[in-house]
Amino acid sequence: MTAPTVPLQATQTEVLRMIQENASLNASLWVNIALAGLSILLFVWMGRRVESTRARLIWVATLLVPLVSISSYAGLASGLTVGLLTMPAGHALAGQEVLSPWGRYLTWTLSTPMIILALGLLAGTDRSKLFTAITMDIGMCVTGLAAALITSSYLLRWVFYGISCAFFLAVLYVLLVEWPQDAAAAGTSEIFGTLKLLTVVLWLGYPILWALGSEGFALLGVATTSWGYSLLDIGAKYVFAFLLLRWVAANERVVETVTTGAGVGAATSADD
Ligand code: RET
Repeated sequence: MTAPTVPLQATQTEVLRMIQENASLNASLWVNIALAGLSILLFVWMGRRVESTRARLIWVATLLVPLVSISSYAGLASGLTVGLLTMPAGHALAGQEVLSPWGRYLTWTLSTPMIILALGLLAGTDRSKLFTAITMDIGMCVTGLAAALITSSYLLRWVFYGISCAFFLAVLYVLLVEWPQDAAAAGTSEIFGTLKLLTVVLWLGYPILWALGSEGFALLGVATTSWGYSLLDIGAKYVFAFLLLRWVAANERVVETVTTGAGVGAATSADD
């Protein structure tokens, strides 16, 4: 007989106590709440003079990244979106209750499409490629959430991990192969290249951390894993968004003349 499953709601107070008793884990969450708050204020200020429709769309998409992040980290720090999961046989911590910050994976479903949308608009891509990249990205996050939440079978956790990686490969293909060509035609190659590199390198860190962390092979503890995600988030969200918004604010004319569809109506870069 397997142990009865404890409803998530019943464990909320206990989970909050466990988070607060782990100073390092707690700090990894609150650091991001503070940084997301500062980023929101900074980005609102940076976008205050952005007027054209396309540049404003990029700006709002980018601003949504720290907005989702502050809500996400508040959910984690309050214990609302952290569960206590009993790991299945085969897992390094089989039979033990492990803190699972499932809210992270859930909110990535909202934040990462905003990053993809901003990058796609910057590259001047067409709707079908944008749709592909965004839906593949959502697929990656939802199946990643499933991999984290499954407690019935160790194998199935990794099956979902594999499915999530397959979705991720599609996202990487668009970022590394399709959009650089579109960005070259749109005259946004330089900034797109920088943001693409930052995104690809940091995003690769997430599945590696998941595999090494408490939900995968459990080589890292809960607090170390949480710090890993928090540090990756700082680069992939706030640094990324800052670089993008700074460029958009200074190159609004270029953004506005970008025509969707590779090779159609290529604009010249104001950076030249
Ligand atoms: C998981 C585990 C399953 C396999 C893969 C993953 C990839 C996650 C990524 C997350 C990026 C998150 C960002 C959040 C910003 O708000 C779900 C860890 C491939 C790439 C950038």
